[in-house]
Amino acid sequence: MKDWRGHVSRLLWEQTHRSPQEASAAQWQKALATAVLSTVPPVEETPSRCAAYFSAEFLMGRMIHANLLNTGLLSAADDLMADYGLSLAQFEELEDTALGNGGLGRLAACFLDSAATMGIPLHGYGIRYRFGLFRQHFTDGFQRETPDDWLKNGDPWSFRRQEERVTVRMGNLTVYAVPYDMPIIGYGAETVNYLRLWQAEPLNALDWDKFNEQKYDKAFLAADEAACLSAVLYPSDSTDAGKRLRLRQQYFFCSASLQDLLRRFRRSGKENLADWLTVQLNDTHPAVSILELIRLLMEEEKQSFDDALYTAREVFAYTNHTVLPEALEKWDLKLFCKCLPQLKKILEAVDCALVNELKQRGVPTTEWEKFRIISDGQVHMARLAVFGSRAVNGVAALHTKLLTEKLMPHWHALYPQKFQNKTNGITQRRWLALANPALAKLITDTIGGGWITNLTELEKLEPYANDDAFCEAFLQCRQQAKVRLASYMEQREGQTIPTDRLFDVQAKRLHEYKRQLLNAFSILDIYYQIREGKLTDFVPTVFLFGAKAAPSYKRAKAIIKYIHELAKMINHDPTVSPYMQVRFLTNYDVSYAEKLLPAADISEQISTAGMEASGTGNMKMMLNGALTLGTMDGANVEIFAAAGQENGYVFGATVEELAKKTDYDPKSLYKNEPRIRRVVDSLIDGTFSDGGSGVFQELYDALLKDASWHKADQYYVLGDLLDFTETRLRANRDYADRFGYARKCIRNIAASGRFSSDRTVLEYARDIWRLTPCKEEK
Ligand code: 26V
Repeated sequence: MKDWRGHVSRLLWEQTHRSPQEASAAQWQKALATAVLSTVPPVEETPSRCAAYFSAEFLMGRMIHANLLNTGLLSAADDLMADYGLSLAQFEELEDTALGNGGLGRLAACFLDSAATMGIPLHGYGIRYRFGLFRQHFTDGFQRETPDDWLKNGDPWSFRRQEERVTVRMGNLTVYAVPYDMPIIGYGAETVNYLRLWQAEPLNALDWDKFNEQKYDKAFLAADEAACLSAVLYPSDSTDAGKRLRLRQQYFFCSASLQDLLRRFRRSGKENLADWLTVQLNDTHPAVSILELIRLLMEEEKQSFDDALYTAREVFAYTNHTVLPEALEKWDLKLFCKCLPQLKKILEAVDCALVNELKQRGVPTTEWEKFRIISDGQVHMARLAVFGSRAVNGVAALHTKLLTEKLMPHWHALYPQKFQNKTNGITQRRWLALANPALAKLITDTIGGGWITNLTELEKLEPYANDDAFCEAFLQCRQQAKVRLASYMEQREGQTIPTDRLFDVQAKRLHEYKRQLLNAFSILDIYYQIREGKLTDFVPTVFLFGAKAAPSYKRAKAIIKYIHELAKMINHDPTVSPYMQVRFLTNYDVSYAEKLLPAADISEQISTAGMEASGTGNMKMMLNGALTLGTMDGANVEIFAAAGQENGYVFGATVEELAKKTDYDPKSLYKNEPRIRRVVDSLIDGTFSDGGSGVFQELYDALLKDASWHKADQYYVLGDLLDFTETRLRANRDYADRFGYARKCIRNIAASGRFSSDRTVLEYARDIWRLTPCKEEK
């Protein structure tokens, strides 16, 4: 280890000509990255079988701490830096790698960590966006966005592989796809996989003739068009954004990835592609791969269409991440064919093959239209993905049930064996070992360190729920996490929070169905009750929000403004602010989550039942001992089942109840319930100001007025409001009994073993990828 330290110091000098004291965080990171990467084994070049995870998003966060942990060099690096009066906390000023929007992208990152740790050859394929998810700030409570220049200090974890570039053609635009490989180091560093991200580059960096003619603006046009392809991550969870460019982005990375995999396959000596490879499609964003693989097999391998289609249907597997119809990807057929003319014939032939199969299986003609990939002048990507895949999976038990019974019952009837459930998970290395060092140490001191690679070991904590000394130690860890968050907030935003309070946390993308507005209304209702002296035993609480809204999503942005107005009023009211504070964190990202989630006492998971496919933030907070306050939705159902309903707080209408409420009338609730009326009226009665923008009136109308295309209060905010407030007040009262509350927290931790992404990837490997973990015993 002494050698390793000398090695790092030498690297620092060679790379920067700076002394350790003078070197910046970025320079330290580069030296440590070089040293870490030099210790790990190479990627296995010719595996007998492997899987590829195709995803438009990989939300990796910061890699330095995770890679040091997984290589066993964390404390050596810490000691080394301490010698120079520095610490690993220094790296908190570095940029996150935020090439994803939220849960879907973070799931991909957790899967990569787990697969490498479990010895599963799973490789990631995606886009190396020049700019990741926008950075958020607020002016007068309104969200503003700026570009995320994540590469400004370099990217020491990736290697450019110029020699492995491929060309991708889209109509009359042809570009190079240049791969950047990030080694993915499993815990213990026995297995190293890769994440290969493609960067678009022009065939010619500039048009020399135009340049010589002094037409400088024209000289760079083609180069700019190419660079534009991989320039920005779409910040929208919605389908209406940036049509043509987004389709081109998808095709760009799918074509490049498939060309790359076919090249590797030819080197493997295997006969059939499906014997060597499974491609997991992370939602429909990479579903165009199905058509592209058929094209490549026909053009490069001279296969017949039928053979190529057969192969594709054996190679691909599709994960669905939402049942909301408005979130399912569809492309205008004309746009699709114009952008990707080389796929037109193949698309039509696949749609035709589908019809033949329907015919063969005796599906009545009247039913065909809802299966057709091409229908109503649109290309339905989820239909293509289901038809073109060997397996289709949902991401939590309830979600899979809704997928097969409500969203795709006709597909399920056709191919019942294709459908499976794979409940999501999270990596405990990042979300406990790194994010909550005090709790991680307490757990290891108590039951040993086996949980790091086998999270079900946490079951051994169950008996300690009744051990007062352990409860006390747990409460101290929670307190440390709060102090840590408070000082991190101070550092990031220049203001802090009191730490002697209950922390109530809702952190996730801003969406109407996630119901941040329900949370806000309930806070306002409690505020009024405290002011009126009706709530005398309320345990002082800090309500924390972290959320980004898609820049084009007006209502989501209006909700952010509303929460800011609410915070301003409550935090400045001297009679109430000792009991409640409301904070909206700025620029919530993976690094912020690592500080915030361990500090939560209550985990808000309050989506309208049936709408949150799984959720993964819920798992992160459970693992750190927060109690879930939530609806029977997504993975919450499994969280409550694992921990016991008595160790959490369930509220709200269930999926079945909502299905029966066809005559739901928010207006009569508004009329008959003064508490509901009072909070809804705050949108329009001058309690709060939207700066004259009219966005609060818009929110009001969405709650109470039927619009022609959908009903009022579609997310059942008013319907669940009173039940939600009663339930959260019950949690608040329970919290007063510190040990009683701690016991519930500990039971949650003990029951969280199932929610490791290690378990999830092992299930994918066994049931879909047909891979057995090849962990070498040393
Ligand atoms: C997109 C849209 C766009 C239109 C408006 C409604 C809406 C709702 C959701 C989405 C996101 C679709 C894909 C997605 O990100 N799903 C998330 O995937 C996570 C990982 O499986 C899962 O935990 C989240 O519950 C799910 O929302």
